[in-house]
Amino acid sequence: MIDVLKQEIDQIREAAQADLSQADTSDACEELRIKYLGRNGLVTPLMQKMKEVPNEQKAEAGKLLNGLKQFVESEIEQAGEKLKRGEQDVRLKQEAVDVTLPGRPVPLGRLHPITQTLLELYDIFAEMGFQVYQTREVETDEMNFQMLNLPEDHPARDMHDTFYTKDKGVVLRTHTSPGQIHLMKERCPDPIRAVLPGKCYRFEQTDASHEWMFYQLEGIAIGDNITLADLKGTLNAFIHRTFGKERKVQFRCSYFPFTEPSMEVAMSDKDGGWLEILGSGMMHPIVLRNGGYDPEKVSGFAFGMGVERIAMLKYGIDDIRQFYSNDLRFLSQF
Ligand code: FA5
Repeated sequence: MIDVLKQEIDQIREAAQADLSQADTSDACEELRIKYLGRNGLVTPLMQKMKEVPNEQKAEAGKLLNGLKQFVESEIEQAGEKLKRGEQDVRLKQEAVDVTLPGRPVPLGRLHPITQTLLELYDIFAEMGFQVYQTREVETDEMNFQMLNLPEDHPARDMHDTFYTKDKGVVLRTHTSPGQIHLMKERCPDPIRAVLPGKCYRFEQTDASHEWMFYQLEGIAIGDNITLADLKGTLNAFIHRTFGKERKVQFRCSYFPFTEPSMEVAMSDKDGGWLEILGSGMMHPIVLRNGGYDPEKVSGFAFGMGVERIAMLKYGIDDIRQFYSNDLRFLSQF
């Protein structure tokens, strides 16, 4: 009886060795473990056969059987572990991240250069006590012109090529000055110091320094005894803060129906020419009165600057049309 068992044990041992030499993955090893040692495995029926072995041979048979079991178990385990390590190495290599690779840049949005310029201007004027006041882009003819001392037949209206709307008497504002009237009506009789930013529209032929849509920043100050010296001092402070003290500035006589006297400011550009950046003056008594103030008691100054022109001089841009052509090569430089 024991001889038959011995023979079977040897056969199973050889079969297991042959199978193991073929197994090339850790999964295949696991299958072999089940094939030999599982509940229905090849080794299990031999255990049943122990019952039939005569008592005096049981000790020897038990030893042989245990030997087989341990042999198969440890061989499969060792082979499986070795294969597993190899597979892990391969996986680690495949999944490896090369931390020395340069990162991919994430495209970042940014503020438009005109927005940036406006924010800088707000800061400068805030330091001089000016608040920011937002007003409307669509105005009545009355606000855009008449209240500013530009009656219907006034020749100075020709300087503003106006976009009219289908609604009679409603226009796209040609400048930020009508905001002066809104603000005065709201604040009268209190003193005022404010800047009014916003888009303006003019039905103009565009060129290097003219757009049909552009930004202005209006400034207004009303109070006791405000003089032309205050206006000049304010404008000088703004110019020095924005461009430094070296840049050449021209204050020239000018004419606006809503200021008297009036002056405009031009700055030297990088080609040695002059670029007009703003119009300004002492508020006309008629305009003060239209806003509710008594011109006998208070005085005021006002100015309106072209924000694109400021940005052009600041950054050395020679064509205003670049701001709104949406060319990222231009915009991403700011
Ligand atoms: C005015 O618009 C007056 N409202 C300014 C003012 C306000 C005077 C308060 C007195 C008191 P003017 O049309 O000159 O003025 O325009 C003022 C500035 O806006 C110009 O100096 C220029 O910098 C800018 N500007 C005018 N038209 C255009 C345009 N088509 N494109 C770009 N900038 C312009």
